Amino acid sequence: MNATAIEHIHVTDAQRAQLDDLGYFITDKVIDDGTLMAVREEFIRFWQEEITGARKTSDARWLELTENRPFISQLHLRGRACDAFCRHPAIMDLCRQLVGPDADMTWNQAIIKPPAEKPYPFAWHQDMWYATHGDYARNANPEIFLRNETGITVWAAISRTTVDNGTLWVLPGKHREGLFPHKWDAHNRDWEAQVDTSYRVPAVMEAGQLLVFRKYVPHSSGPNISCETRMAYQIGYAVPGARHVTSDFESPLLRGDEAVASPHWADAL
Ligand SMILES: O=C(O)CCC(=O)C(=O)O
Repeated sequence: MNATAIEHIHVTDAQRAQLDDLGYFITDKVIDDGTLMAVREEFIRFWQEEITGARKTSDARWLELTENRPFISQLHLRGRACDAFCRHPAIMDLCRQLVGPDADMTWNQAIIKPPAEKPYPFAWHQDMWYATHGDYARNANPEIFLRNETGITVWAAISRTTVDNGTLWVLPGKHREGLFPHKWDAHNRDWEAQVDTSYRVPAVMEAGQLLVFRKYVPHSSGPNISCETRMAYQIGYAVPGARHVTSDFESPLLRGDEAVASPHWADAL
């Protein structure tokens, strides 16, 4: 395995064309192993905290999902390594080249899949469905919020990701077809897009590679039938002003091409 990483990204013409045509591309390994290890350690700590919290509820299914398919969000507020990761120089390069000289982080979450006897997939969906069907959409500025071109999602492989360990799959080209209807699945507690999934591509990556995709790309993840735990960090970036009223979810990242110091951890930059 490659212990070092490139650290800076130049988005090639081919990657840009793929982002336009298919809605996604995958970078080389750009995150070094030390950074990945620090993020993994924080993920494990926060996951344990989430399990402890879920045990205090009487919601057995919630505990099961927290143990086997946790989504743990806004980690930039909980951990120094996670906050630094969201502002990693390689990701800021991506933002400069694909979002613009001014960019905000709009969301971040860890998604962990340990090996499990039962399958814990995550249904096909567009993030824009979640973003427009919950509190997050309140105060949205449609001019920015609803457009593919105003943002990117980075799905970072914090562990290696394979078909067997439940990596993310994408539907190439479907980002250009608008929002698909979604059905709520009460058992799995996720929305399922009503979309033709016959042409799908898995994001098979070594730890430290990044999947970059547009906000309307339908994606899903399968069960983990391997012996290893799959960890991913999903982070949204957009031009500032996607919502009229900002919250702690949004954090300034770039202004006039320059990195903005983290407002959350004073010495993190
Ligand atoms: O990483 C996963 O398993 C699914 C994550 C995902 O699709 C999402 O958070 O939108």
